[in-house]
Amino acid sequence: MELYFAPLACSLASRISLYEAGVDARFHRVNTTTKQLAEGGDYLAINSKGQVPALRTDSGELLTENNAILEYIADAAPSGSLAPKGAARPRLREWLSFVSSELHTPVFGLMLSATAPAEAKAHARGLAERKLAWLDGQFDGTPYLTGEFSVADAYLATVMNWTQAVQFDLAPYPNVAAHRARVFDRPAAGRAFAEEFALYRAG
Ligand SMILES: N[C@@H](CCC(=O)N[C@@H](CS)C(=O)NCC(=O)O)C(=O)O
Repeated sequence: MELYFAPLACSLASRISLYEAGVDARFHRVNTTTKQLAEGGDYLAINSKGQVPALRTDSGELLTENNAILEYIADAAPSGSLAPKGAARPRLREWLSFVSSELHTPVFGLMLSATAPAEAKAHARGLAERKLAWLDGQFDGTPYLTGEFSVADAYLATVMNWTQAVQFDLAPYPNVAAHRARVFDRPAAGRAFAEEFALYRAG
């Protein structure tokens, strides 16, 4: 597999999941502003959406969209332990959808935007407060979203990592903050974060 990523962007969830899965992959850094690959070349020629993540599967197909990629990686994990199976699988999709459509793009993605107007960012901040208040009440003693660690936890922790960049205090949401810490305390997730943080800092 080959993952197209930008350091600390949402594609970090895929790197975490690949490391958790123990699946070998090659990584291609993308500048999401210029749409150029760090190794040279036009990313738009690979993924016309111009966004990360994108995953080249072993059969040569290009997959885009976090939810599809994360579920694909989960199913490729030899242990099969990164996603619930059978009748429990819709619960994973429910969480992936929540992170994607209620937290990632319309809320924290907007707060991180370099071009969004201040009013839009303020609106997104209000939404974040409401969504995280709800989310905080969902843990109910469970360490991970579907009970056991899954790719949805990798995605949520990746998005919650951005709270630091937008000065959004997680203290009023202690279960969400504890979840983020729990995920990054896992060796594979911690390694993924450390590697991308180093790339991010190096610029
Ligand atoms: N719907 C997409 C959204 C992906 C997305 O927002 N990626 C961001 C990084 S976190 C990106 O590539 N931004 C650059 C751009 O939109 O041009 C998905 O879930 O994969």
